[in-house]
Amino acid sequence: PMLREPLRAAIRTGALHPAYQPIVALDDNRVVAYEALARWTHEGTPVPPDVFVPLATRTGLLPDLTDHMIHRAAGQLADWSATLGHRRLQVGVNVPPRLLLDPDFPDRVALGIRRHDLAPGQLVLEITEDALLDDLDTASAIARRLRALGVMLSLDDVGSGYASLLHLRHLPLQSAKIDRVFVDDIDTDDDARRFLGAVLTCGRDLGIHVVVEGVERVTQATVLRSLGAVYAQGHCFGRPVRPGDIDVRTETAR
Ligand code: G
Ligand code: G
Ligand code: NA
Ligand code: MN
Repeated sequence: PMLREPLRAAIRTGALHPAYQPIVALDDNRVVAYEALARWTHEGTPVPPDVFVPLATRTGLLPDLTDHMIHRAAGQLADWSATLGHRRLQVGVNVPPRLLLDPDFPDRVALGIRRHDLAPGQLVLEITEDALLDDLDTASAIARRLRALGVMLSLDDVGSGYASLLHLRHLPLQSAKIDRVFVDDIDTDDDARRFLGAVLTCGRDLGIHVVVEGVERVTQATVLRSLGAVYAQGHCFGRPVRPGDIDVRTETAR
């Protein structure tokens, strides 16, 4: 609560800003997308997202925070697309499920896409669960409106916490991000490897793209390739960084 007004101001002024972490194609490690992750330094001290995201949730600032991140990420993506001379790169923004219960959200997303002249499909909304999605009918209706805009929908943190297989079934998702708990031991443990292999098969059977998160070691990446995994994210490929530290031309071409 003491930080509510500063957080509101940081969203308004843009002091709350995205860092970008690469998502790569495992066949050649080229970057296919960046995930936007919110960063905020208040009075010289970085405030972790684990603090300000729950604060935004408690104080009603979550729609503003999310809209701001979409606006910033869309603008950044437009810049990158101009540099690249094409619009194939994607950007992912974290969207808490309660935004899927907000009937005005699709209109705000549409505005963001139009304002920055994105191609349909360049914006990926990562549905990041912080609570059970109790009204799946409403959520799937709003998700369908988002899909009608051409926006891609991804289920985040699959396998951990609240992300449920039921959502894979009832939401119009194009991709899923597999939580890092499933990748931890794959380079040392046969069971862990078999388990992740089964998850990848499941994604293929459902016809959705799978991104494996939290890949930290080259040995894990090697196992992922042998299992036929297509996309990955994690410190092994790059940490979240400011856009000034990204040379989008070399990162996307390998
Ligand atoms: O780097 P990392 O420390 O960014 O993020 C910690 C947690 O905060 C993660 O669960 C991540 O999904 C969440 N997070 C980071 N940025 C955002 C954001 O812009 N919106 C939401 N809703 N969550 C975010
Ligand atoms: O909830 P979500 O998956 O959006 O959160 C992403 C979080 O995971 C961020 O805090 C990000 O900094 C963190 N992260 C990204 N790559 C790695 C990794 O390789 N290892 C670990 N431990 N965390 C990671
Ligand atoms: Na995410
Ligand atoms: Mn995730």
